[in-house]
Amino acid sequence: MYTQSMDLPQGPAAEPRGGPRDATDLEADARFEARIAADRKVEAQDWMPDAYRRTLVRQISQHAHSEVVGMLPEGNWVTRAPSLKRKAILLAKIQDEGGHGLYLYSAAETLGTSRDQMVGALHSGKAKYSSIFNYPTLTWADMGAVGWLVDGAAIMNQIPLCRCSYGPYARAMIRICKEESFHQRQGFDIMLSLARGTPAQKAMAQDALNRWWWPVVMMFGPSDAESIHSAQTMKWGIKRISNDDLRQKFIDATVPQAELLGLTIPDPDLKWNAERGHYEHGTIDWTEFWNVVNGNGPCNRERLAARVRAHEKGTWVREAAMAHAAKERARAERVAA
Ligand code: FAQ
Repeated sequence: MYTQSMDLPQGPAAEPRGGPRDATDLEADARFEARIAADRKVEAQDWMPDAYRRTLVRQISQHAHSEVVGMLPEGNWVTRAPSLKRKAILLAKIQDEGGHGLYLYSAAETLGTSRDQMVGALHSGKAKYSSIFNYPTLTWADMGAVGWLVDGAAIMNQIPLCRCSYGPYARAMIRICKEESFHQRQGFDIMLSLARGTPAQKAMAQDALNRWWWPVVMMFGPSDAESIHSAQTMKWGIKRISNDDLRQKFIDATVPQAELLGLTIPDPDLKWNAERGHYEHGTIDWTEFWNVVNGNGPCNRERLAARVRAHEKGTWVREAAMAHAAKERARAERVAA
């Protein structure tokens, strides 16, 4: 249901077809490569290699799942926000994340996969979503840290995606980035209030930074040497900046913000390298990262179970929407007859 997928990719069959490739296939390949080389957008109706399509479906659907699962750690604090204003802001932010998931599922559907297939892959544990959402949100300061750091990292990763070679993904990212920017600011604002508050409030902010810093640094993905997809996705103009370069940009931008807050980044090896013009950071615990990615983080099971439960509870809404749509269609047909 709700699919926006195109029925068929246009043009000749995509490789690999099992048989020898003919001149028409090679021409289509060459046209695709020329489009990428000229930095022109690939649109849903354009022919594209199967591998390009599969890569986009993988990345965009994982991204969509991350937005939707990402609503859970913050949803945990809606009833406990410290004021009406903070509650309204948090609610608006969480709704935005749900909207981002919808734009992204729609962008992925233009590649010929249905929302049901993607959601099914998430619920069966086959599809990935960002490691960061498998950590618990223990105090109100975590709402500040998530906005400031997680949304901050998300913007760093997503701004280059506004220039992604696939048009529907790139266009979805433009609006998403504008909203993420508000999210990052509201998180920083929470941290600023706490850091300027009582000693106990400042300690709460520091504790949140201590717990979120390393998971956020890892969120950019494995180091470039270990990143299996980067070389090809960068060649295709899907990814524009590598995992390590984005991580570096994030750290460089965030250290002065922590200084302004009067908080300490929990990395004793963090130091400015004047020659490189960048901060150097300590060793990342990749064992922890892969544990979380592979389903064994602190909250993986809880998050997936909450998503499946929410989907089941929403069955009646989807059925009602379908029944309403059928009624409207029948009415329109009666009027037209
Ligand atoms: N978590 O070869 P690479 C947000 C997997 S949205 C889990 O480097 P790639 C908004 C990767 O999938 C946050 N898995 O892969 C918000 C691959 O496995 P596969 C999400 C990860 O694709 C804020 C394998 O490792 N953003 O925060 C992670 O070139 C607050 C090898 O890795 C996006 O999804 C990870 N962190 O680069 C919402 C942005 N990193 O697929 C609510 C779009 C890597 O072969 C509240 N995505 N893996 O099974 C991307 O830019 C890329 O897909 C990367 C990974 C950078 C995530």
